[in-house]
Amino acid sequence: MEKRLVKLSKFLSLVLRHKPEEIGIRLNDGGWVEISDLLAACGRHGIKLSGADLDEVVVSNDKKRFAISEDRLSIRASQGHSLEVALGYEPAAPPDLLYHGTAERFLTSIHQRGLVKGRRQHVHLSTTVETALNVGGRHGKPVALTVNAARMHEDSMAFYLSANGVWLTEVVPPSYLIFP
Ligand code: HQG
Repeated sequence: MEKRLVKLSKFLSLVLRHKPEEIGIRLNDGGWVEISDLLAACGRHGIKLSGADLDEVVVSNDKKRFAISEDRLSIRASQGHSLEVALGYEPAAPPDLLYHGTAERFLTSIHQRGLVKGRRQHVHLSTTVETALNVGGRHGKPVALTVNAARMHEDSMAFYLSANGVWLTEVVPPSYLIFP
């Protein structure tokens, strides 16, 4: 992604996942905000963002982080929120194995407590080791943990697939984790 778009993507992640109040907007229950309201709020806060910029960020985004509503009037982040939003994803059967990228320094705690969602709404899981290692690398020396998703599903733990292909679940107890 082009540098300017990366910057815009980070800014949109901030306001659409964590702090809409930074620019004085409110998300609805599903996490959506009207694009016209978002653009106007950006304008009021001296942030240059046009409708065309927004389209470009949505389309070119490496992880397809943002979704436009069917009527094309609203936008939201597809996952990653710390704000309480009802994303409305239906529970789905996960692949047998999923992966979670973390940093080595968290392993002792993860051994004890499993994967917890912390300040986010869900624990985030990837379908590939490669993606997991990229995610883990943001926090330190990356480690990919394997999650026995099939067994969790058998044991009635719910999984959701976000619009951009991230698997979400509430918690992964240590007994479902395979450590490298
Ligand atoms: C760790 C990105 C200690 C967890 C990615 C992670 C993802 C524990 C950190 C999305 C723990 C939380 C989310 C425990 C978990 N003890 N540490 N018991 N359980 N942790 O940023 O998963 O690029 O909230 O391993 O692609 O890193 O922003 O979560 O290291 O989908 O679109 O606590 O963010 O998406 O960190 O990343 P985060 P995450 P975007």
